Amino acid sequence: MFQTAQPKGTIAVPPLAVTLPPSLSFEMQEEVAVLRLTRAHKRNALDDATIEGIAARFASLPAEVRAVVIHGEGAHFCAGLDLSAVTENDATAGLFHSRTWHQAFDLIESGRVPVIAVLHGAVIGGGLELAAACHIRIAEPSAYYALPEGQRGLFVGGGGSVRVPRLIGTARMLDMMLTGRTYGAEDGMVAGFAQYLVEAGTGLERAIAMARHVATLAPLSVFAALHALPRIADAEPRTGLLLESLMAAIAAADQDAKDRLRAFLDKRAGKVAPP
Ligand code: 1HE
Repeated sequence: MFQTAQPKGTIAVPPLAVTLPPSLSFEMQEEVAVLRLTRAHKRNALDDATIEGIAARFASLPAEVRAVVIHGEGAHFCAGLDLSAVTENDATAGLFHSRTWHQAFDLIESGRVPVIAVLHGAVIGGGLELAAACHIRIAEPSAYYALPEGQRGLFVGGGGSVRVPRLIGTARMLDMMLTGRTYGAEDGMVAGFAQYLVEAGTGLERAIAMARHVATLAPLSVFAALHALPRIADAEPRTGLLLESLMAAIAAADQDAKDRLRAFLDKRAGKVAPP
């Protein structure tokens, strides 16, 4: 699962073995893959087939993929859980249903490659949970965030109670669930839903450009950011500091780091520019 992409031209890439439901499409532009929610007529609401498709896709990404962008077709990113699918669920079915979401979104968050979500229109309920499982969120001005679970008699079940408070804090999430408060793109950016707010219609392009940049990073730096950083942030500080030292030593000892440091010292690498 954590193997790095093969150097170009050395190994023939096997054909994709994953069959996606009609609610998803997957295309590759060299090392960057775009996973699209293609159920715009239902506002990209997430039914079981879509969740299974997301899980299958992230469980076996082609080896050459080094970053993924998730995008929603139509006017909305995602209207959350497909409400028509859960009306007959009893508690047991609901429990296992929620666990399938956890598995799918864990594969995004704890996978091999950085995942960038492009947010526009509704980012609601399970749609927000999907966005929260991604590593970077780029919002367009149309994006708005809501957790209508309270209104629907539900609770989040796709990892939202773990991931959303990390973005915006428990107090804001609790307020959204109890009062139905929504956040627009600008106040949502301030609250922490997204790291970027870009001009209308430019989110996908920006995300692909960002993904291309991320694809050029040293695999161990990416691994450290995706896997070590979140665990260190959650750890007891002394354990965190030890993990940090271990990760730093391993990354710096890699030939890739040595080559990049040498390139800077030889004035062959770019300087850090102000924002
Ligand atoms: C849906 C869904 C859905 C749309 N499940 N079918 N999520 C929500 O509570 C959000 C519910 N949806 C909405 O509030 C609105 O649909 C939107 C604000 C997102 C978009 O409004 P609009 O006017 O553009 O579209 P629409 O006419 O409401 O919807 C178009 C169609 O999509 C319509 O179906 P149609 O057969 O009548 O054409 C809608 O029924 C359908 N649709 N959203 C099913 N969510 C793991 S736990 C997670 C818990 C949750 O995510 S709770 C939050 C659920």
